[in-house]
Amino acid sequence: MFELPKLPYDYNALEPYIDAETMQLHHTKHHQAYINNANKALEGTEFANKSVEELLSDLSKVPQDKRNAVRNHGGGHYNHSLFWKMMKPGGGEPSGELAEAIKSKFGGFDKFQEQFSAKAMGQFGSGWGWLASNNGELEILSTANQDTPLSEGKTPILGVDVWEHAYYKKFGPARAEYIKAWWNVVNWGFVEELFAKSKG
Ligand code: MN3
Repeated sequence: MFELPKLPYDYNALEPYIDAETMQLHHTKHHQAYINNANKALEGTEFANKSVEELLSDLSKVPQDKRNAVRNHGGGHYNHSLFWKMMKPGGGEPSGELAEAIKSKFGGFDKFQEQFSAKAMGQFGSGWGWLASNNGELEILSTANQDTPLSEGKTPILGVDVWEHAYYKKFGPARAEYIKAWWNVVNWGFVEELFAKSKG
């Protein structure tokens, strides 16, 4: 059974970029709802004790009548669990091997930010913008709804939630303004950790 993870900071810690009320609702209502629905779908089955990573890594192993619930609600639980850790007050820029990899793949940090933001902006409707590691090779992609790069065999290392619930209260329909603000709270240390692990 899945449980709501504690945030590694206070709800107001990402102000003024992400407002406290949005953080609180996003964590206690939206994330909790994904958990409740995933648990309800898997309760009493052999899949209830598996990790969400294992389930999402190979959705074809999940019985067909549970697959959508795992994909949507399990995906929501997994994506949000990562998202909270991918942010922290302070922000900054990547360093070390990740900085090198970004430079060689995208031609520099600014160009990477432009391409990532454009991909997240271009996601029609609800979904996520991602930087993923495909066996160490960096890739920018977006997914619809709560789909995760993990189900495509890629390791998500940075993600931005572009569902309206992530920004509407503060930014209204201005998704671009939200993404611009979000760059100020990226937890690059965690992203670097995920990148290193993805290379085995
Ligand atoms: Mn969300």
